[in-house]
Amino acid sequence: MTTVTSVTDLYPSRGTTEVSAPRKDPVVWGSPDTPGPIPTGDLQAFERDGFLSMQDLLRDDEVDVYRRELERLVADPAIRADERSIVESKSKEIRSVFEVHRISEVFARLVRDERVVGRARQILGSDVYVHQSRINVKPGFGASGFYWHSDFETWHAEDGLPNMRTVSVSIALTENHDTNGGLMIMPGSHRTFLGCAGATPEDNYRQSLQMQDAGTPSDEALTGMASEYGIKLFTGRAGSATWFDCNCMHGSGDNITPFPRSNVFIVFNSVENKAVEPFAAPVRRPEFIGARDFTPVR
Ligand SMILES: O=C(O)CCC(=O)C(=O)O
Ligand SMILES: [Fe+2]
Repeated sequence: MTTVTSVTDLYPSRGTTEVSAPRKDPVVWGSPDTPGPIPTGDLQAFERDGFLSMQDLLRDDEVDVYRRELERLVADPAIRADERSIVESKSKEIRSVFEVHRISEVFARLVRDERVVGRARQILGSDVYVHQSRINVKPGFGASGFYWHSDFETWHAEDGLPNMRTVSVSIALTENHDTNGGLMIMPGSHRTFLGCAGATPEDNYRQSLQMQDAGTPSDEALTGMASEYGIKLFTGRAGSATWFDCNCMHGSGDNITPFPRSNVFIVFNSVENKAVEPFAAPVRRPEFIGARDFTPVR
C-alpha cells in the first residue's frame, strides 16, 4: 500500500482570480541569537525589508576567478547545447545557465563558501540545500529583463515548496550599474502573497524561462504594491551581493547598455521545507530547475 502524505496548500495560486493574502510564515527562521555572519541589526532589516545587500561579499581576486569561469561556460559549445542553457530569443546569446553548481566545480565551491551558505543557514534556521542555481548573463546590447514576479509563487505552484523558507543570493560578477538591468525589489512586498490567476500549462517552464506568463501579477496588483512599497534598484561593484526573501516582488529591465550585467543566483531552501508535489501545476519541472536532491550543503 502506498501512503500519500498530503501537505496543506497555504498559498493557493493559479486559480480563476488573482488573490492577495498575508504571509503565514516567518521571514527569519533562526532565533536572534543563532550565531552566524549576519549581525543582528542586518537580520532585523532583512526581516523588515525582505532583502539585505552587501558591497563586499567577494574580493576582487575572487571575482576574477568566478567571472573567468562564467566566461568559460558561456563560450563552451557543449554548455550552449545543454538543456540547462537558455538563450535569448532574439540574439540567441546565452541568457541563463542552470545548475551551475553541478556543472562547475568553481561554482560548487562558491555555494559551499561559509560566507554564502552560512548566511543562508542563519536566515532559514536549519541546514539548507540548493533548490536552484543559475547564472544570468545579461549581455549588453539588448538582453531582455525578467518581468515582475515572486519566486515563491512559482516554486510553490510548480515545484512544490510548501512554506516560505527559502532565500536567494544574487552575486554580481560584473558591476551592476543603475543602467544595465539590475535587480529591482519592492521592499516589504515579501509579507503579502499574491496568488496569480490562470492555470499552469504543462510545459510552462520552457516558455517562462524566456518570458514569464503564468504566474504573472496583474497591472492593478503591481500598481498597488509599487505605490505602497516603492521600488528599490540594486547597484554595486562586482563582488557585491543581494540576499532576498523568496516572496519578494522583484524583476529587472532589459540591458541595452554595452556593459553586461552578469550575476550568479543561488537559491537555498531549508531541509525542513523539502519539495513535495507541485501545488498548482500538472507536472514537476525538471530537476535542474527545481531540485529533488535534498542533500544539505556542507
Ligand atoms: O537576473 C535578474 O535580474 C532577475 C532574475 C530572477 O528574478 C530570477 O532568476 O528569478
Ligand atoms: Fe526571480
